Amino acid sequence: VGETREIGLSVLGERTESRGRLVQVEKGVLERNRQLAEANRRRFEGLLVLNVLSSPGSGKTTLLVRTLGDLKDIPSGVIVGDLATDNDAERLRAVAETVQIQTGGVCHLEADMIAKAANHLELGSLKLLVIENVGNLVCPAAYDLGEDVRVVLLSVVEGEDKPLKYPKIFKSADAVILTKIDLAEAAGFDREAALESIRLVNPRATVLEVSARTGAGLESWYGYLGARL
Ligand SMILES: Nc1nc2c(ncn2[C@@H]2O[C@H](COP(=O)(O)OP(=O)(O)OP(=O)(O)O)[C@@H](O)[C@H]2O)c(=O)[nH]1
Ligand SMILES: [Mg+2]
Ligand SMILES: [Zn+2]
Repeated sequence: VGETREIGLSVLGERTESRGRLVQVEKGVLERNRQLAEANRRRFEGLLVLNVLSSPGSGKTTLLVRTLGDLKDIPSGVIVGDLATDNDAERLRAVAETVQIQTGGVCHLEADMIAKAANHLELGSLKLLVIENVGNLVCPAAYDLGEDVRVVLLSVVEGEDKPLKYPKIFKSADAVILTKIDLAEAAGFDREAALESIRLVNPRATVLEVSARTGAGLESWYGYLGARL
């Protein structure tokens, strides 16, 4: 909903004096989201909540299916947002209780969507709640969902400079996961350049390198989660 309104007013803003109002509406939307995110955070106390973000196709669902399948002993729930289709929800349902949010065109998840989706989960019986955000490196960064840990994925085929081009989302990450490292050689992936890009925008982020296909690096990722559970 926020998205439609922002875009509508942006267009208007070019031609009328409503530019100032646009900024105000945006601020209002984000402030309201921040409050709802805090309410989610209180409600989710005792649960480890992950907000998983990346561009489309970086490997969020694949990594999560593998992770939750390998960590079967940890009671987990998933909330997955997609613009359309329930393809990802179907894949995730095989390994954990999953609630799908079809955003109907909105290109990110917001805290109130999470609050509603969480009504369909038995929160009291869970230890881990994973939120797979809509594939998008831009606006999901602005929306706190009430997560404890923000995980941003970057696959080796996307370009080593993505953290520099989309700094906001990488800056907000607690962990950055380089994915599909089984393809690194074929893609001519420059590992040092990618690590340097991440370091430049976010020196504090934990960086992990994994392949959900071969399993490489997954032990470190599970260790990262285990230390926070
Ligand atoms: N070689 C290789 N391919 C992978 C790996 N992880 C994911 N893929 C492939 O990458 C494609 C996209 O993976 P998804 O897991 O659907 O990516 P996603 O980030 O969930 O995509 P959206 O939800 O659409 O944003 C699929 O064809 C996967 O099989 C990996 O570690 N290695
Ligand atoms: Mg997905
Ligand atoms: Zn958006």
